[in-house]
Amino acid sequence: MSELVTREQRGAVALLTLNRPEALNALGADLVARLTDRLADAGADPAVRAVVITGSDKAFCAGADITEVPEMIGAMPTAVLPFDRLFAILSSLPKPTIAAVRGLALGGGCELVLACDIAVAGRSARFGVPEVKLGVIPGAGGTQRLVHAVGKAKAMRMLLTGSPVDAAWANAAGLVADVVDDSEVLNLALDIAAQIALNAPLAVALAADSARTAHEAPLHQSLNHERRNFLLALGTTDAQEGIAAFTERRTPHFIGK
Ligand code: CO8
Repeated sequence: MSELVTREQRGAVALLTLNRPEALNALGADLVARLTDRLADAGADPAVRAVVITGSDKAFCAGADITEVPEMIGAMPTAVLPFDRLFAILSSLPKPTIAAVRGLALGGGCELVLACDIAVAGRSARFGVPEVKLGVIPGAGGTQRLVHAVGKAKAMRMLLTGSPVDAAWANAAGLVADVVDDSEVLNLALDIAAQIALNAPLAVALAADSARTAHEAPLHQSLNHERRNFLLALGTTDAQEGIAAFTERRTPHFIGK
């Protein structure tokens, strides 16, 4: 059986590719487990400074494997735990995550995109949360993260119609950071990841941690959280190195401490 999620190391970047194209990378139990393992490995690997997740030409991911849903419904609530583990690890990974999307990102696939720190799209990308067409609703953060990403009106349009939106719409709405030709989307994601990898790892992690929690608490609490992370970053050896390198007009050498 071919690998359901492949991993390649590109410099300091781990590239994870969903590899079930015959089912449009639907999130079957095996794929969910493999992606969770891959993310855990990448998160713990000191050689990895950023993670790019991509799919195949026709689909980033068409969502939960619908053929497995009837069995899941019969085994609730525990059946959903593997999804919870996947999205918990993805959304709290100590390395930045970038989704490189070509083709369809539907249901759980759109939720994967929303749980990444950054998303970039090829012109073929289509984003949708069609769960209501199946009589269910998004259950992996989609109703919450979509509102945060694109605002209530646009999120409601997507959630209540179930109709997909194209890459240009997603870009204008703030769901993705950039849209490029499909042939360029992976290079763009890898380039962003490589730029991140040049920066001080702890500062990157603390900045991502602050931004990820931006919507989880009232502003005054989030500002306190940012201040705590700011003081932690200021106390690192890398902060001294970064400032010294700027003064001495040289490239900093960061050690992640
Ligand atoms: N699950 C399983 N198989 C899928 C899925 C999926 N989500 N999507 C596509 N496939 C399979 C198709 O069955 C087909 O397989 P086969 O060749 O064996 O017949 C193959 O992928 C190719 O798909 P199509 O032939 O359908 O390709 P088209 O280009 O004609 O259509 C579509 C593409 C429009 C994307 C169509 O495949 C489709 O509508 N797919 C379903 C998309 C969807 O509704 N996704 C949301 C799923 S629900 C979800 O993610 C959250 C559910 C939470 C459940 C909680 C349970 C407790």
